[in-house]
Amino acid sequence: MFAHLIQDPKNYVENPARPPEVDAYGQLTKLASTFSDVDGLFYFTYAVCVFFFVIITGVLLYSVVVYRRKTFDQPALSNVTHNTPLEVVWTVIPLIIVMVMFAWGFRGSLDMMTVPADARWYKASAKQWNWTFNYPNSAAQSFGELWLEKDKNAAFVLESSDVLHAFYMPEMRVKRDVIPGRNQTIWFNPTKLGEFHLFCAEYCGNDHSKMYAKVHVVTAEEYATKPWDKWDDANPAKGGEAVYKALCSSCHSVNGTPLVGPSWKGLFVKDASGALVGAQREVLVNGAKQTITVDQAYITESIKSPDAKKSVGFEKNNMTAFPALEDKKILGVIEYMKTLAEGK
Ligand code: HEC
Ligand SMILES: [Cu+2]
Repeated sequence: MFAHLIQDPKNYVENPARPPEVDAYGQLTKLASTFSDVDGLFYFTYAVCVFFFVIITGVLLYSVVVYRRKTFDQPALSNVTHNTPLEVVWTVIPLIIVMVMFAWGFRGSLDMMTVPADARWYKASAKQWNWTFNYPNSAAQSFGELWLEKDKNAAFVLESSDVLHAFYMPEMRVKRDVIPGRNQTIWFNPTKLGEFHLFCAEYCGNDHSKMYAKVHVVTAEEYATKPWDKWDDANPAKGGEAVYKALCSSCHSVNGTPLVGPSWKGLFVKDASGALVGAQREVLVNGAKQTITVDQAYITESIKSPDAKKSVGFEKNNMTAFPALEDKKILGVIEYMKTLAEGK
């Protein structure tokens, strides 16, 4: 019925993500973890709702038609106002159904929070408006993309450095709030190879809808190659572009249009001889205006402590700091910024 909405990739903002596959009933995305209980509970609740909707509306419509007043002076057919056995029945039966839903849901939520001892621990850090992942026994992080091994229990510490977010992977049937100052946990066992979605499911500001990460569930062999730790030293600009897309594109454009922050186009320019040089920028240092030349030091500082020099015209906007961005990635970002210089 809503297939056109689901299939249109434009509805997936700027992420060229695969449209979700749906299950046989078209209600849920295809299950890709061991949490099949969620589906059972969903369809049970759904069936109960449909059943009672039909019964209640049916009796209502029947009564409206059959017991309607047929003439103006027709007296009421009955003056019964109470029926104790009936009231007991329609109190006890719904109570039992609701208790079944409660027990089922409670057991499911306990399962999701009780991490098995053999799980691999990852960290998912949320901030406006992106996701960063840490891997077990690996110093490298990935941004906006996550790799997991099929059939291996994956547990997550959820961390937020600003506001409330929520970690929501529809195909894995997991959702948990990410709360600043409190480390929540969640786990699941991915059972299908492929690409899946991670959404933020708690409205967290302007670009909440762009707060997305692609989840790759891969084979043991592929996982062993640490796909999250691939960096092509021969092509740092390409790596820099990936960092840009994952972490910076929600606030910086590369085509000259100012967004929350200034566009990166024009940070580097070509001088008369065609050599790449840093542009002149007006910045505020403790409120005092200065003109500086863009160079590696300025960009590194802008990334690690953005408030040290505020770009004039954007002084009212704030940039989230990325103090842990590795040097090679900063250099990659700079190489990428250079490719945006006019006149190549
Ligand atoms: C939440 C929005 C936001 C995100 C995400 C963001 N920035 Fe910024 N950025 C800003 C704002 C606002 C400014 C201007 C105010 C300031 O200087 O603090 C800025 C300024 C900058 C500047 C100085 C630009 C100039 O024209 O002088 C650089 C360099 C920069 N950001 C790099 C980055 C990099 C690299 C990333 C990703 C790793 C990033 N930013 C992610 C908002 C953001
Ligand atoms: Cu969010």
